[in-house]
Amino acid sequence: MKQFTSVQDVANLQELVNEALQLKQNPYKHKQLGENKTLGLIFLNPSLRTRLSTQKAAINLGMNVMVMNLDKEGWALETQEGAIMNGTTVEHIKEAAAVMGQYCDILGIRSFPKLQNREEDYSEELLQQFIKYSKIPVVSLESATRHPLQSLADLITITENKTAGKKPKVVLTWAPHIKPIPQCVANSFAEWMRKADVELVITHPEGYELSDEFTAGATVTTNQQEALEDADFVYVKNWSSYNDYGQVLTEGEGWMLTEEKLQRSNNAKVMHCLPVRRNVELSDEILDGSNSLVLEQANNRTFAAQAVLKRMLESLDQA
Ligand code: AN0
Ligand code: CP
Repeated sequence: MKQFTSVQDVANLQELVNEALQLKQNPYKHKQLGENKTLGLIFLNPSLRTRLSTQKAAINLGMNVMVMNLDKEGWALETQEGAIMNGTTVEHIKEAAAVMGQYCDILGIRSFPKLQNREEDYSEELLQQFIKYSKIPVVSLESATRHPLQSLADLITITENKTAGKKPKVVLTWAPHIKPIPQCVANSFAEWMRKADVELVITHPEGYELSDEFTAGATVTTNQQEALEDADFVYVKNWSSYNDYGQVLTEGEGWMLTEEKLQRSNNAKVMHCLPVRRNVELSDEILDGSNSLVLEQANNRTFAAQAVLKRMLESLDQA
């Protein structure tokens, strides 16, 4: 595996999930694989889970890890081709990424969308430039449009918790939030679930349609209660508008998931990628209840990252 930026980078989802589940059983089995190999983690935005779980995954594989909070600790980065750098930017991504590519064997990068210009965000320019100029394998730690390590951990969690022999009904439901939030987690979850063996239903208020690129083939409805009927898994997430780009269109009154709303589900398990704003996105009763999978999802982030890093290390060895 040369890069991990979307579901397109995975030929067989089930094989990768199985590999992650094996690593979960035996995390230190491949401790030699990463010997003398360095993972560089670059953050342009905050993180708790991605940062620590990816670090832990690399350590389990015997790698060294270097973490850089590029937005705070690095030189202000220029990304425009041909820029005359007489303003606030100090270093061009061409040099910055190339230098990090020399110090590391694999790079991870987190770079959220700015939510101001849709074409710019959806072009994934920063991620693509890191891939181009670092010349080494790159893992997305959440880019402008996707969060594939989260989606892999979510698929692992669903695989562990589903009823054998039954295709699960998985509902992605929009939740309220007080700030404009990226579409990444929702986009990514939708594109992974469409490739997985599940029935996917997406529900959100009018105006929150995600790009077809991620949702084509899924059932989409603005009727949350109808969507929740017979659900086996309910994935809760806020996102800002894609059509009215980056805008918060409604306070979303009535959209917060509660126990009462789940009564007509199939005793659904509830998922959220975290961080979660309690009693805004999800009620205390659900988060503290026995059907919540949020901590299992967070735990599986380690094994998702470990499966991906293992594949990348194996392809380095073949190079
Ligand atoms: C980010 C998002 O939804 O993309 C990161 C989640 C993993 N969340 C927030 O900005 C609150
Ligand atoms: N779920 C997730 O990616 O969390 P962090 O933003 O804390 O990394």
